[in-house]
Amino acid sequence: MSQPHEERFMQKIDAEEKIEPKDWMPAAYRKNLIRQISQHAHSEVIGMQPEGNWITRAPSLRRKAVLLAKVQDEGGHGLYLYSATETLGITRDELIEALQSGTAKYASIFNYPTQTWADVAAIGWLVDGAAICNQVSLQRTSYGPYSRAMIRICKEESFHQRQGYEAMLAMARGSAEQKQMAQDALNRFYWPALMMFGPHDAESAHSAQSMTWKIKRETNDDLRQKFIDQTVPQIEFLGLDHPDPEIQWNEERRHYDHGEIDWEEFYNVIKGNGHANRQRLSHHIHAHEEGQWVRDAVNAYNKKHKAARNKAA
Ligand code: FAQ
Repeated sequence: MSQPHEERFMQKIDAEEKIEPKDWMPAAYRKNLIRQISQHAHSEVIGMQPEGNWITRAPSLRRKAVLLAKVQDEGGHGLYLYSATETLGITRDELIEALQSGTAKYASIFNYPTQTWADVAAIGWLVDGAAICNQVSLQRTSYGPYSRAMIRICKEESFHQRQGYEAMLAMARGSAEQKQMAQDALNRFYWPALMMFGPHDAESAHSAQSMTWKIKRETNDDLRQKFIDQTVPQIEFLGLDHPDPEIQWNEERRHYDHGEIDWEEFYNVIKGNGHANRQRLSHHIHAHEEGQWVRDAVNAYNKKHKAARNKAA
């Protein structure tokens, strides 16, 4: 027979009430949340690298200002999400250690290189587009701090998606070479963007439990289908070719049928063998070490002021 606190917990979940940091929660709920939210935070922070790579090479001052703001927003998203994870009783140091040692994952997409300016546009359009698809649904997640972070993040991600699509449109309507760059970026980023939603539902280790606890509100395959459906008219409007030769409207399902993802590639990337996995982590470790003096200065300042406050009290 389940315990009263477990019953109360499930009643709250069923009634769409949020679970807050000081509420009782099953240990496995806490563990699963720490895993998902921290991996989400790591994705935002590691996700700054592929686009950050282009800040000094943006084609105009306007594009550079927009890109700088966008990359900075992603860092901010990481910080909200780390804070949300910390409310579950884990420290920032432990989270960073898990990322840097490879124990914790981050989104597979960020292990693909950004070879041309059109890749930056494709990331805004497709990667932020896929991220929003998922995050809109996560605004209704059952854990209060995660849900509130998602509401704020979604507002910024929609701007990111639009700026990416607008940059893609400029390329697609530009010279023949620019249009070709746009097509090439679409071809390379389309399939990895679909992989962002995770394995098929039948293969997804966490989905069933996460759906019961309303940590996740829609399954990997349902969200992926939503993204596939919304992307078809966007590709048409750009005047580009769809990278999936099997894409076809299915009147009965009222969804697009599509080709299969290369799952071998997906598992290879999440195991650490993607094009840029090693580079992404070593860059993070280097930047973290370089920032040690900032953390030392903040800690020294806090210590000094705490001592002064205690003396005054
Ligand atoms: N990459 O059982 P499931 C962004 C792992 S934010 C790497 O289905 P789950 C913003 C999964 O962790 C993008 N690993 O897992 C931006 C698990 O391994 P584990 C990030 C993946 O959690 C834009 C295993 O496979 N968004 O892009 C991936 O129920 C531009 C089994 O999978 C979020 O994190 C993957 N794609 O469902 C920033 C959203 N997929 O942990 C900069 C929140 C699966 O047991 C520039 N997260 N795995 O070792 C989620 O919604 C879920 O965690 C899923 C995966 C849907 C990602």
